[in-house]
Amino acid sequence: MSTSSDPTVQPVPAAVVQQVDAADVTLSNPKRAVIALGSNLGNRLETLQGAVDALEDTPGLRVKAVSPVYETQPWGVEPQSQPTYFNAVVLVKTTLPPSSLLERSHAIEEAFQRVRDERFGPRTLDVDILAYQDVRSDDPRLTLPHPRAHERAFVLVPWHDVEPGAEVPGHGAVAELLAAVGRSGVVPRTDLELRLPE
Ligand code: PH2
Ligand code: MG
Ligand code: MG
Repeated sequence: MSTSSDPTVQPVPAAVVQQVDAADVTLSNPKRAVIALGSNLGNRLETLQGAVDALEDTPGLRVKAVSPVYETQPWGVEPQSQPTYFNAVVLVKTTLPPSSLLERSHAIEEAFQRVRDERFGPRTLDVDILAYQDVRSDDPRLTLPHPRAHERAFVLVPWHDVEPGAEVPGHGAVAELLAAVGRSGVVPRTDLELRLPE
């Protein structure tokens, strides 16, 4: 029974109420994701900041924390064959599923003229999803957690800064993985800083 004395107020059918509630639960239940940023071509700091801002500009995504900036030795290539990287890690909350977050990450890379010609080639911008909640997936398009995150100091050092208690799903605590890998080749650039968007 309606308690309203206003004859223009119509009762809302139960099915509609339920749909609205379901959408509300989705929007108020964002998932936690950890994203690595890397750049070793062009204005590396400006590019990393552009990536942070572009992530924040994504509908359904908020940037919660940004790590310090590290200057790192290129991993996986001949020493001195490439410029050093700037690396950082950001924590986000998002209502996007992993596949949409990946699509958005690739779009942001493309906005910074990322070219993919060789594996481990130098790049203006790399946006890698390190982890999405505690999801584990061996989907070749998006392996979760990132298959090499647990062994790379340039990922573990900034990840530990923003989330000291984090676990790499299936591999253990970031703090312990970092202790095993060490910090060699990963130098803090305390003179530089990424801004957390307002
Ligand atoms: N990314 C790579 C390969 N090598 N080395 C460093 N230091 N930082 C990176 O982000 C990086 C790398 C492939 O994505
Ligand atoms: Mg990468
Ligand atoms: Mg990548």
